[in-house]
Amino acid sequence: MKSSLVIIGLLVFMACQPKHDVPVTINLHSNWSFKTVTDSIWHAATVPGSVHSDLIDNNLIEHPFIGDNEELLQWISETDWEYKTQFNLSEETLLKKHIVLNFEGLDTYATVFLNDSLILNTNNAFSTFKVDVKKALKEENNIRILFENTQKYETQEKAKLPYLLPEGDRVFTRKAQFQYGWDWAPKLNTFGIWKPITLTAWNNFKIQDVYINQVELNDTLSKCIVDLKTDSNINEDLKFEIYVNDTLNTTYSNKDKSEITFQIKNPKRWWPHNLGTPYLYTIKVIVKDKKRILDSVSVKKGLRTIELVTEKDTIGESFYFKVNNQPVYMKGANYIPQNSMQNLVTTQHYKKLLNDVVSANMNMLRVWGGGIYENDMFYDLCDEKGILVWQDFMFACAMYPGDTAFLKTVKNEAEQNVKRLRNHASIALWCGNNENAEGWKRWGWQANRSEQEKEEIWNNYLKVFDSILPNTVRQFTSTNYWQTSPKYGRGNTLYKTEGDAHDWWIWHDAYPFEHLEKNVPRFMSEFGFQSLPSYEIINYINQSDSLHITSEEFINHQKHSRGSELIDTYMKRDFPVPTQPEDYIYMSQALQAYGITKGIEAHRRAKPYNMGTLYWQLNDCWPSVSWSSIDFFGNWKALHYKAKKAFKNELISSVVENDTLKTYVINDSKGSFYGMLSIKILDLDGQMIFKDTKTIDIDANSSDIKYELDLKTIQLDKRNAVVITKLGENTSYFYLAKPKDLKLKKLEIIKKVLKTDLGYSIELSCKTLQKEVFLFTKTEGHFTDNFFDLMPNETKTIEFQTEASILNEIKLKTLNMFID
Ligand code: BMA
Repeated sequence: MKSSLVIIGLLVFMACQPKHDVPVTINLHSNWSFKTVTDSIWHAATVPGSVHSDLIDNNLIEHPFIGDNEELLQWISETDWEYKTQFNLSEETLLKKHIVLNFEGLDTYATVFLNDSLILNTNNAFSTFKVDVKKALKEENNIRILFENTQKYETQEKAKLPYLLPEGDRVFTRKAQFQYGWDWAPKLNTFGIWKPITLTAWNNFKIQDVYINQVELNDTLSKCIVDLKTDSNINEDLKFEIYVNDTLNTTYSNKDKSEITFQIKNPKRWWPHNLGTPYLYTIKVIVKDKKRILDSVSVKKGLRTIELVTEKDTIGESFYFKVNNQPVYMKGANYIPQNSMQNLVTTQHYKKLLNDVVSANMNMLRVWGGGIYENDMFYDLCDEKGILVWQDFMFACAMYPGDTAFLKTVKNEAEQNVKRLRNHASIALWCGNNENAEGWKRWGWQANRSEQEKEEIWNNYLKVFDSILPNTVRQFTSTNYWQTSPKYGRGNTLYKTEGDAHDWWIWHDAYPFEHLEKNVPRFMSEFGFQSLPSYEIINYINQSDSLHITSEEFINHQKHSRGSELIDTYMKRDFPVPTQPEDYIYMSQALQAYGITKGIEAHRRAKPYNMGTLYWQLNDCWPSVSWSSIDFFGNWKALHYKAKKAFKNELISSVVENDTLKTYVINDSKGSFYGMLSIKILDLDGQMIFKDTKTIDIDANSSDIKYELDLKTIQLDKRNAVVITKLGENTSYFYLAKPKDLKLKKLEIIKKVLKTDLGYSIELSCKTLQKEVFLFTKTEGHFTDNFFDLMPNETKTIEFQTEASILNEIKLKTLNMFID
């Protein structure tokens, strides 16, 4: 009797024992308030956040994105700020053997007090700081963080050097460099808790880091090593279980097993979305002792190989990516932070923007070095959507210091971020910096410096970009490293034959767009042209319904000193120059799209000599005039619509050389095909001038001339003609004269608007060719196509996707309206 009671008692005891002893993580995001250090009144604060957005939320400042408020708000960055919170902890948490505070991002010079004791000083907004706080915690706790203005430190560091470093004091502070002002960004130097603060408590075991290192991949097998970093004070054998897509794959028992190999048979590969499925496996690692689960971690892993191929060839040196051993042509844009106040970027913003990237047939984004290492969500979405990421380290357009403290913080920043991102299939490349080497060699930064000074600055450059960063990449991941983008500045003729290039002869040097057709580099990692944003953005900036584009307030949102002048110069060359703001805005977008797609097509025609084209820039960080193809509110400019067409896997692209029309077919897909190419030349009223058809074979991953026509043999007026080429579903419209020289006629477009499930459909037709048809309305929504050409006597249907119940008038503009 007695013994059975004991057994029952034991069973009850065992049943009550927890099945887990896993670490707990608590967000410390409540009860925060803030003030300037000299103030006595505290205001509610949001964490993660920034001092600027907290001031906006408390109605203490006008919004910095409106009018010229930016200028009036510079005092914020010149002030020291203080944040505080209180939080309670349960006894259960307090009893855990280890308790750590994780500061995932403090911007930037922060002094942190826990229960009035100093626990941390930070100097790098790109790094995470962890502090063991077990001894300092109580049931009721407070945290106080002091943020000192960056200028204080910058002045101090600057004084240590006998020379000035290009380009300003920002180089001394490890935070987003664009916040000091850029040629598309306001000067809005935020401070604050810009990333989560969490508290993690555990007893005996915690997984600190996991790296799923793919060591072998072929069609029949993938072998990966799970590289696990743990914090453990358990002295018995542990059980490690590896699940692949919820199925137990491998089990290991060991006291201290930090590297576990597992295999996947007949692996499905991860592909960029334009070449296949971006398939992701879910790899889960569970660690147990004899009784309980101690910790677990789950990683979405895409199996793929990726390699940057830089090999000497007869012309120079190649620069292309191989994914799963196949050369892949990269199409995309340069990505910048989505808001000067990063905390205002929501999940919705990430999803929408990256959907827009896929919709525009882009397979690569370059995360540019003057911004931020993006948050995990960004890379998760890129993995999921099959977008490759060229990842810069966060250094741009400057020369940086090389003292021990600086190098130490850079090393730590690099190590943390490389480790954080190394499980992502989307990461294709780590690049040291944006234009630092080009700046040093070409932008006059060496003038009036002694040999010794030059040597020191360059050696400091090499310490970071030729030593610390490549070594970190090599040590922690198998991704390739590229020292600087571009390899050569445009002043060096090698820019066309080796490495990646930034072609700013267009825009900065005001060369005509045709330059892009004759000067194709191996990989274009930047080239761009500005346009004005949507009417919606302009009304927001001006807080007015009338479109002022010359007001001081609006001009403050054009950060390039010669911006307006350059847009004008280029517009005069190729397009009519309207006088009314509404028309000028429209024309600036048509112009930008015209120039940039001219470049994209030239680059793609030159494949495989050229193997990538990324334009500057995808998005905006505030409402502005800029090089973006999507404005700050997410509206597609003309360029995004046209890039979508120019980036399709199959592209028909024509050029005229010495009066010969040459039509290329470019195929980025893995398969070959054949089809009937049909060519027609019509006049702008639809009268046939010429027609022909030809059966053609198209190789996989190729670009070839498929049709040639000596235009001298045909009687035509180049200003009154359109070349329409069709292949399967693909159609291209090509003109033999500049837009402004076309003999476009003014004639009303017949428009029918019908209600549909997702919004409205708009049916358009006209007897004469209508060029650059732009649809717009005050109702919020998205046109499925815009800035298109309407062929004579053809009907085109566009969808307007909207959730609005009332539709304002859908208006339109065409180039025809501006031709005399
Ligand atoms: C490139 C970029 C940015 C800049 C852009 C437009 O050089 O790297 O620095 O904003 O040009 O000028």
